[in-house]
Amino acid sequence: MLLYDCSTAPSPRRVRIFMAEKSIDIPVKQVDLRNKEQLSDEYRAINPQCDVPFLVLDDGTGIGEVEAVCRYLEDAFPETPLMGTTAKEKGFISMWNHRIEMGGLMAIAEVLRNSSPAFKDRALPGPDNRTQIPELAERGRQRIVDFFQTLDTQLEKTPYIAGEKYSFADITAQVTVDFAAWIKVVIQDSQTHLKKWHDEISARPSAK
Ligand SMILES: N[C@@H](CCC(=O)N[C@@H](CS)C(=O)NCC(=O)O)C(=O)O
Repeated sequence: MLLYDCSTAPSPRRVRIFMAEKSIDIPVKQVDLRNKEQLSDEYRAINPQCDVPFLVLDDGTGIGEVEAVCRYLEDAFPETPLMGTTAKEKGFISMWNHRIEMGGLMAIAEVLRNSSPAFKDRALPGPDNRTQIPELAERGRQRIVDFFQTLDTQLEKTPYIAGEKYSFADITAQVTVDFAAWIKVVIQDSQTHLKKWHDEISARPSAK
């Protein structure tokens, strides 16, 4: 197996945390996003979606998309389940993970990719260039500010995002909160539940 990664990017960080929590050790190859290696002919031939993470199995099968990569790893390495063991847990974790991807990660990406000169004509990841839309950056900022409050409200009810146990949903939320700092959105003093959870999650060895 080989995982294509970029040590500075938030999406593959989710997979790295997931692997650390499950003590999975597989070979990793860095893709230099800063210098657009993801768009090179060589990488395109490996992953036509031109993004990371991307997992290539021993039989040559390629799996992209964080959720799909983690789904594969969860089944291939069942010890320390992070995606739930009962139908209820699995559904709840999956629901929260999807909400955090849409309301959190996508909102931050909307801001960064539609405002930073570094992403000029690269407003969306993928093989095709896309023009920036400044209004999306504005909307994204409001969305992520609101979403921090959603997380705080949820964490008032349960110690972890999807209940009593640490899960994949916490990993996605952790990466979201840390990624938001890139656009200077931080936990508010009033968001005490989110702050307590984030302090605890950040102290886990996998956070490194
Ligand atoms: N849908 C993908 C998104 C992954 C993604 O956005 N990866 C970024 C790094 S965080 C990337 O590869 N960007 C390449 C680019 O900007 O061209 C997933 O969830 O795996």
